[in-house]
Amino acid sequence: MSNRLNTTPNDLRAFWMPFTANRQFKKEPRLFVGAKDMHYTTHDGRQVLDATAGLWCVNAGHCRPKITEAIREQAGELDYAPAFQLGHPKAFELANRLVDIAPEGLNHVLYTNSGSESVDTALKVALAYHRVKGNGSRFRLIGRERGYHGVNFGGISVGGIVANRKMFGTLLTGVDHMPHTHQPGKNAFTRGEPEHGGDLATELERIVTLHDASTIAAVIVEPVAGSTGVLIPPKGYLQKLRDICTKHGILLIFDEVITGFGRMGTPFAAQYYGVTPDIMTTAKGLTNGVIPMGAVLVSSEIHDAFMSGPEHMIEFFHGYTYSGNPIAAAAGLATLETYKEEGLFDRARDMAPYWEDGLHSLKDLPNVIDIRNIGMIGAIELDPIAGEPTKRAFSAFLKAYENGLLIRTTGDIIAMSPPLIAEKHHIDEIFGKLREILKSNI
Ligand code: PXG
Repeated sequence: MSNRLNTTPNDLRAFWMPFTANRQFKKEPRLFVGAKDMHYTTHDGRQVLDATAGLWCVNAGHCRPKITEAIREQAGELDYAPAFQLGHPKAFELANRLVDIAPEGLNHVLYTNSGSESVDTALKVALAYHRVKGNGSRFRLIGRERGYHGVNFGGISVGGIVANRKMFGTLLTGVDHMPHTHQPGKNAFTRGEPEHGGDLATELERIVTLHDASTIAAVIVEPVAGSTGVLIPPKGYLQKLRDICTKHGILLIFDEVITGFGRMGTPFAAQYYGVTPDIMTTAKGLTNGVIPMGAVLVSSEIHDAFMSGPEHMIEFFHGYTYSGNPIAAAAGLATLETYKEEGLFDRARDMAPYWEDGLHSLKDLPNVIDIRNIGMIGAIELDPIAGEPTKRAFSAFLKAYENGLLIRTTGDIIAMSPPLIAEKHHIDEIFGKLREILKSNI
């Protein structure tokens, strides 16, 4: 007898879905079969308004013609080019366009296929940089509690989400964590940057004192922590981290996988906060989520440190089969052109106050214990049902889906980040629907 699962076309068992309650999902599946601009079409033919840009990635909206066409054309012209010791024009062109919109000084690009790979690439660059500079004793990496840096071993080691770490042994050694900055007791219902908690950055000084700066390679943070439930940095916090890192010769890595490509109303969060890291990780919005691709931007100082030794030698032993893949590069170029032509980063900046007002109008609803926002990001924290954490927010997710609205939940927090093409009426619809859902007995 065959040991295969029954593979009739509609059998859902073979695909072990990521970050999903598989058994529950497969009893009552939710499938998308189409998408256009602000909406998905479900398998049962309903329109669902996308308040999350897919998974924080479809910043220009769905199935945008320029991006679709670029992919189609590239697939027919040059499908794949080896990434090592060979190249193709669009990978270089895209790197230049990325540097154009990056913070001053981040002049070089390494390609990856995802945010997780961007993070692991960035950590490796940091370690190798110190080593080529003759500072091989700088091997420690510092992350932050509640940080999310993808799911690869480097990322979960510096990350601070317990459920993502606890199953996987000892992880990377030599990692320490700063405290997270969430202080709901002091900052609940703050619009934009919280007043309290900027001094938490000095915890980094304590960690430096404990381990000695000469053992620390890099600090990695999300400028705005997304996946853990939208934790917005308190006033002055990121600048303080920057100052401490500079003082001690520690590299600062901003994980901009979520905050990149206009989410904050600027190309990157670094520009929003006026704080420039040494390394920046990106993915998601780089190709509008359409084709897997990430990019790590590094300073000239870091790049140039590797450019010594004989010229025929490989300078950095790292890279992927698909680094700078032609179709991904074509998608990336068309995505950046779409952002530019439609002024989507400025549009996000201009729409952010309307978004903020809509979000905070839900303050009076039952079980809402905090609302926070920055740029085109918003979160509503719900009081967990006693003994059943996550259930209240997940019920809201299911109700929203039934009512034609896509939101994300993490713990008992609803997180939202609509495509940057959202019109005011879309924002009204999002908060109108959420009001009804939160008013009902969830
Ligand atoms: N860094 C950050 C800051 C992220 O948010 C990653 C790295 C990893 O990216 P990849 O491409 O490997 O998934 C992420 C990913 C959510 C959600 O609902 C967030 C992410 C992924 C999936 C869901 O908050 N962030």
